[in-house]
Amino acid sequence: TARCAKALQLTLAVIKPDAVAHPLILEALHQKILENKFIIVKSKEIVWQRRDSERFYAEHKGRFFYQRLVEFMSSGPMWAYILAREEAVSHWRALMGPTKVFRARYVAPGSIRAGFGLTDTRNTTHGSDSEDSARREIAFFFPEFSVAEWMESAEPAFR
Ligand code: RTP
Ligand code: MG
Repeated sequence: TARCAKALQLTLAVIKPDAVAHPLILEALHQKILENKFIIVKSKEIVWQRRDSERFYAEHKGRFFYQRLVEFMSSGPMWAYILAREEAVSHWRALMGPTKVFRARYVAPGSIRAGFGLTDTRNTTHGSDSEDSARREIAFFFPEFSVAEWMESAEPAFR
């Protein structure tokens, strides 16, 4: 059977509290997702408790920005998305641009973080950094969702 040139992939994208706080930015990011041919498989608004934030960012425990990161990510509503398209992980990361806003403005002026990021922590969006992280993070945000089942049912549509 003929398939996508590149593999169909899922990624987990999050619009962080700084962006959700501004309705026009939230809307612009939502448009950006659709313009870039992502399929929104699932989405929901979510508010983290501090412990959710600590659990999600456990790998950064001890880093100088950990406290401010954990506090920020539990400071207000976020939007979480499961996004599908070819090479979803790298495409969404490319759209976001580098983590640090100053760097983003310098090397990726058209990126989301360059356009909307406030600081290196309040940087508008999150995106899984590999297919493995995507699987883990999708399970974190959408525990009832089965990647394997979705892939099986969705793939014919991409052939
Ligand atoms: P992410 O994990 O969110 O996709 O971002 P990333 O790989 O680009 O960045 P990472 O180094 O994993 O950092 C995770 C999140 O921590 C916040 N951060 N703040 N210097 C700072 O204040 C600082 N550095 C990182 C950001 O919110 C970043 O997305
Ligand atoms: Mg990271």
